[in-house]
Amino acid sequence: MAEKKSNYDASAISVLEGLDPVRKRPGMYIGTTGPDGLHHLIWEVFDNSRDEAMGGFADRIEVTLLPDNYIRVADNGRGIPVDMHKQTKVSALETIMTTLHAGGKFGGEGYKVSGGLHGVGVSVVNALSTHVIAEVHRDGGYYIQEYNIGKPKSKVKKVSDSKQQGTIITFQADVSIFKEIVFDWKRIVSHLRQQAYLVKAMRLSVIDARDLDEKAQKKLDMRGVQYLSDLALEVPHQHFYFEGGLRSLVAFNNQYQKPIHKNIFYVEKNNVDSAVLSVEVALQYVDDLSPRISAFANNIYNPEHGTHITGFKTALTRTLNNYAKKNNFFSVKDKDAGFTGDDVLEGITAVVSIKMPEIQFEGQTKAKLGSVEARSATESVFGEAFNEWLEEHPDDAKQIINKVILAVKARKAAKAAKDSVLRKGALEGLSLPGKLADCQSKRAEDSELFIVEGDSAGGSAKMGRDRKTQAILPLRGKILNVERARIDKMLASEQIKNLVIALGTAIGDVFDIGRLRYHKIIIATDADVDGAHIRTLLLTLFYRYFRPLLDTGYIYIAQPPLYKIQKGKEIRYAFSDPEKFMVLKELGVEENVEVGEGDDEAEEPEDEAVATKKNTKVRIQRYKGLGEMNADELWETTMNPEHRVLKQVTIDDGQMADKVFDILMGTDVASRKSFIQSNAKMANLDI
Ligand code: 0RA
Repeated sequence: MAEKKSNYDASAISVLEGLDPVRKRPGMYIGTTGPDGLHHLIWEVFDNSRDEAMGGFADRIEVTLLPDNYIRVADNGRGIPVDMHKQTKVSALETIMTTLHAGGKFGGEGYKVSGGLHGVGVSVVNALSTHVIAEVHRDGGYYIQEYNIGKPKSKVKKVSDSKQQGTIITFQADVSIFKEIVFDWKRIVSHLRQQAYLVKAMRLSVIDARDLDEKAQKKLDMRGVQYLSDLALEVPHQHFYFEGGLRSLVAFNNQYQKPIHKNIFYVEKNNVDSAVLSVEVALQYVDDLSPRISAFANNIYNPEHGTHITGFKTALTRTLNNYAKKNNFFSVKDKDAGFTGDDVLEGITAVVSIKMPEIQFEGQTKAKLGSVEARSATESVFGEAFNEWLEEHPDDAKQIINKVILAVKARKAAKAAKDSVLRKGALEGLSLPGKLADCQSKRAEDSELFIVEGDSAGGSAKMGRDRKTQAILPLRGKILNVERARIDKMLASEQIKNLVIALGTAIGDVFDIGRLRYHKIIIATDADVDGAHIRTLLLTLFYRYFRPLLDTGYIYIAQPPLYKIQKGKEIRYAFSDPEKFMVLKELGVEENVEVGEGDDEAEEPEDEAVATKKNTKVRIQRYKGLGEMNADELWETTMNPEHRVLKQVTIDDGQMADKVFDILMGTDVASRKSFIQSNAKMANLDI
């Protein structure tokens, strides 16, 4: 590639300092030395190649997981310069690899936009790796330099002539720095997929070659700059190529949704003003309620949005209002006519990506963009283009406006419902629901609310609980099955209303976490498809309307055991099949010794009886639901803080969770069903 003219020379690199500080305080540079930091090494190396692609100098990148925890990132860009550096008298490659903050990104000509989360560059990866190999094809030569713990093993060597161009960085993270070196294939693929959308028509391959056999390994060693994906090795791999860039990302995010209009809006504008290099927006509305807006600044994902999204929303509201007014969608009699910011967001899928040479985030995590210039730039670029697009696409425009008008109606209905149903009731502590067996403690820190599926389990839980600190709210399954419910409908359900009143926080704009009555909210549903469905709906409710409860980690899922195993007076519980086998072994049961469908257990066909080596009978009871346990069993296995297993529900990846909820709550019934079935056993949100 690299057809564009490059005007680089080694002097464009500014030099700051050596790498010692990185090894002393790795957290300062990569955040953590846990899994996040470990994967950050890949992103850091990848970002450099991606920037080459973004600059139009490379169109191909390959990320390969190799045996012995090596990671290899190859691109066909210009190649890291290998010529002499004026200040350091060493090659530019060595400077970039061994000097902190060195690289074109900092005050040089090389790059205009910096990408990496901490913007620290490949030298940090070098400092934290036992071994790095940098290979460069450039200026007709193939060059190589290797490093141990950030120190060059020798000078940059020219190995041979080469007609190719590009950079290959291969590194092995240092076990003495990282707590554990386990690369997560799924995580890597999903991060890189997201990145692939940000660079139009870049070919990106991700290859898991960790389990290559020796022969394939040889082939690999011989390959030079050749792409592993061209070798046709049989290893897990993913290739990404998105012709439409952000447009493709909107289509991907909508894959389980029903778009309400045909065309995806798209705009890209470069050199917007002196502070903003480019603004890119794509959007499409779907038949759903919640907005899903993805924000990026310099290719960094901003889950908490920021100034670019503020500008986007302002323009969206204004443009749709103007269009609706101009085209007589509002009735003249209605003085309150007009869309609010929330109305126009219902069901929107949008991606906003902005690039700026100087960028500011709020806080340390870069989750939220702070640069003020991003706001007006996004507002004007998007507003103007969207207005034009509406004029040119009257069919799409009509569908969108009609959808927003529906949202206005729902807003007015929901407000009326909320006012009457909840505000007073919840906030003024009107009577707690009759179904709720509250605990004695009034201290939220000590109090737990068990949301229990079914009246019979609810009854046992009420009897078995520690009434000082444990409250029980039984929910009847079927009534919760309000699929695709709007908030007003969902809240109109007696069940949900009871739950919200029990929580004490109220909901919507009057939500107040300070009034939460329990700091542990424990969902206890059966380990079957119905249970999974109810759990999902509850989690959806919490995710959409009680997000702070998830953020603060107040939501848990109870893990009732699957088996009760009894040998004489000894009772043991097992939470999984492997655990069942372990317990049986401990009790002295040999494998496959079955006593048969025994005499006294005829009425419980799911149960089995086996024998120990000494021929003592061991009974195994499989619980099909919480309702099958008596009060003591329920207490002992699921509620007693000393023995129970709880899974804390977190949302560390809001975007992913939102997608899952889309499948579950979306219009696509088939994918929802299959999703629920295949995930019925996964009682957490780590999906
Ligand atoms: C500094 C300057 C130039 C390119 C690069 C670095 C560069 C770095 C990486 C890291 C991975 N792939 C890369 N490709 C290029 C500019 C070179 C020029 O102007 O020719």
